[in-house]
Amino acid sequence: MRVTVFSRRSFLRSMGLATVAIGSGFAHSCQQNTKQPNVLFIAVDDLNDWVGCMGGHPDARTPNIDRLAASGTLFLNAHCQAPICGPTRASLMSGLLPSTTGIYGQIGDRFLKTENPVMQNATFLSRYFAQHGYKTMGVGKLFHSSDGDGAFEEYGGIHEKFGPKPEKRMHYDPDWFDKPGGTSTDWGPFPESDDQMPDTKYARWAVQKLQETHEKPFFLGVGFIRPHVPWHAPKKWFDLYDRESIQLPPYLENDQEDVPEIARKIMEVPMMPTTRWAKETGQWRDIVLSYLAVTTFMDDKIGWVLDALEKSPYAENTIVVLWGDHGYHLGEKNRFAKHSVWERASKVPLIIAGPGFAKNQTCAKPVGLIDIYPSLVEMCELEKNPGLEGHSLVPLLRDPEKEWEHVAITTYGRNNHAIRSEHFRYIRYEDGSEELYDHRKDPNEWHNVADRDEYADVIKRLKTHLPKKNAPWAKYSHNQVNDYFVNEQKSIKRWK
Ligand SMILES: [Ca+2]
Ligand SMILES: [Ca+2]
Repeated sequence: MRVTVFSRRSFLRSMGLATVAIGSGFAHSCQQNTKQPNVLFIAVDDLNDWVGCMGGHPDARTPNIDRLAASGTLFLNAHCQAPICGPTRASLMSGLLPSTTGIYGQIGDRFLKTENPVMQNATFLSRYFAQHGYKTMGVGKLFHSSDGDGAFEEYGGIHEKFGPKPEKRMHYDPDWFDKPGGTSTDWGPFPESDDQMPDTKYARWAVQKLQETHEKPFFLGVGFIRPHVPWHAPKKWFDLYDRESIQLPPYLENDQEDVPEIARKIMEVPMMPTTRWAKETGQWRDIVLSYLAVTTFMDDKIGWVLDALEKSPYAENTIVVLWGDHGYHLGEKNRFAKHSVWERASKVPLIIAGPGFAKNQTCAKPVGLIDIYPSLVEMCELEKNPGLEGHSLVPLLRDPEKEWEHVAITTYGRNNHAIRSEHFRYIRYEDGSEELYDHRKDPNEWHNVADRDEYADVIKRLKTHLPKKNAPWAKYSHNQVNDYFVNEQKSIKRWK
């Protein structure tokens, strides 16, 4: 693959703008005509690696995400810092690890900083850009509830949360199982038209913003809700797939026999379907079809936004970053859920493309969503925010093979961490029990090798990356789905 690399300055020089770009006042000069890059920040809810360019599922059709990947760097070993919506977004937008903020469970936007001195000292990513001369605009699901309680200057709203609901559940109702907790989980073709889907509205809003004239450089956030449950989208997206030939994910019946007891307790999601149920009822194939179909629907709407950017005056001077907020199990390890520190729930798509950076390249180094904040700050040449815990990915955008000493850390609940290096996943739970997976031989994480002597040195090395601080649960952060955590949080009631 031929890769062309420009430095941003050489790109600016080629545009005859070097004298504008270089100089201490550049970051604050703020006029769109200075060519300070805009940022298009695309969030996708519950999207795992089932996108064409990542190869996570052989049948996945995501032509628009694929073309974005071809225009920049696709990270193939990127991970969320928490495997559910609220805390992963709180981490990305604050630039802080869950173990630093205590935000391990869901949290309403308006409580993100309440009685949390660590968060009170943090500046959300979009606000940081506003403080440095950017116009910030957002739509859809950017934080857990909406826009981070006003973290974007202009906000286009969030519509109907998960979209319209059919009168009756189509395929799945947690009440059948008398299980605790609620879930919107269901699947099948619904509603009639794309116009009824929230993501269509978000895409339209973003397209309109890209058609407007902006005097200042902008930071535009677009938060798509699919493929979050319910896996509903109009039928035409289901018709793109051949149900009978769709490949089911790898599944090992007794996979959980070699994991510690605490793993089964922490990662239990009682109201979600199990793979055993899905196999017995013949629903597994339809769940996989539905996840793929709604992902293709969402990808189409990303295409609208990318098309609008390409046709706009901002096409040559906009950084695009796309990220999924955490992964998802679709039958692997007998579960359909996020809520785990295994690879399926932590691995996410992450693409960064921008003027002056190489196109069509991939990077296999372990990185985290927490690295987006410092990366964008560096790419836009803003002054460094010293409070951030992530690492700028700019060195990897310049050279994806570069020596990279960092790991990706995923945390679920207090003091339960996964450390992802280039080849290994090391998990350590609050009670000291461990898992280790060797991804060179075991990409499905079927064989826990933590107790094997030959891996003792690997564990010793990975252990040094465990967070030194494990903050107590933040008062308003709550995990409502799991008895194990509910016991830990008896005093916590309110999270919305
Ligand atoms: Ca999510
Ligand atoms: Ca296993």
